[in-house]
Amino acid sequence: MNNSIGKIVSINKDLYNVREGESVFSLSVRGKLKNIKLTVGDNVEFNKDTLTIEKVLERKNTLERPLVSNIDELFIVVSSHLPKFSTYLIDKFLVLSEANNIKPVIIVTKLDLCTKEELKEIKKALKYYKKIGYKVLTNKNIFRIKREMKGKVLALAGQTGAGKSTLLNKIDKSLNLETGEVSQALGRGRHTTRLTKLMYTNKSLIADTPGFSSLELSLTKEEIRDSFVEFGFNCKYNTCMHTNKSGCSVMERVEKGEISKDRYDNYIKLISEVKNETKW
Ligand SMILES: Nc1nc2c(ncn2[C@@H]2O[C@H](COP(=O)(O)OP(=O)(O)OP(=O)(O)O)[C@@H](O)[C@H]2O)c(=O)[nH]1
Ligand SMILES: [Mg+2]
Ligand SMILES: [Zn+2]
Repeated sequence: MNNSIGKIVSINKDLYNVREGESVFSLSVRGKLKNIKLTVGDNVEFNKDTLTIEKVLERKNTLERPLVSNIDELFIVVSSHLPKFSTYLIDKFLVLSEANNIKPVIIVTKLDLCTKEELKEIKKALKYYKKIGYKVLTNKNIFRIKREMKGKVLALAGQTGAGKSTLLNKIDKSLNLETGEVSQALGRGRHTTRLTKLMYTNKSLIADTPGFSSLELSLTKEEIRDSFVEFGFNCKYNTCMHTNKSGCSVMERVEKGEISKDRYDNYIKLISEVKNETKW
């Protein structure tokens, strides 16, 4: 046997590009593995003679959208101007990260396009995210982003047109990724990036991913609740969904201004969107 271990960095139909050290091998999948849906980020055992993947190693996490596994950090790229700044979107991605045990980092783009009033609002929102323990960076400070990236496997996520590919081009010009104009009419980009792949840059592997127009969380209401880190578990009953005032410490703290009302409202919106019957 001449088996090696590598990581799937991109998938092109039936061909899997697997990185081992500085080399990338183009591999196919053998019989019994064909039933498993391999994803970008999967660590695999492969045979260099037959150029086939023999085994998939256990995953530490998998995100569905972007479909990518074994991520150390999720960079949530959020536009401050066009597309419009949205704490609802940030909270949705934070929930996604928390529920999948991935450290999120919020990266804000397009601050150069904001009016003073917009900036004031956005800064206030970002201050709260920092207060509850999240790292917040802007695409102006590439040095700090690079420092955060080093040695990790990362994915970028965010709305189409938020500036994910632009950010990666700033980090490494040689990546030369295609970027798109944001349509004025829709305030959205045009899904310029279509495939998910892990690129090696700045001693890290990073996936630029296609943006989206809508994102569905396949989580239960309880999982969503437990992903709001500042809520804690100290309500009257630990089954409290924080929607009924009597004895709910979360609702009390919202009233006192300790928990952001905006984020609480996003929580209510997110749990109200959960379909009562799960599909599987
Ligand atoms: N003024 C300004 N424009 C920016 C900034 N970041 C990105 N843009 C512009 O926003 C547009 C969309 O950027 P992209 O990088 O293609 O966005 P994306 O998130 O990769 O979009 P998808 O690939 O569709 O998901 C481009 O025209 C960029 O030049 C920024 O910080 N300031
Ligand atoms: Mg893109
Ligand atoms: Zn409660």
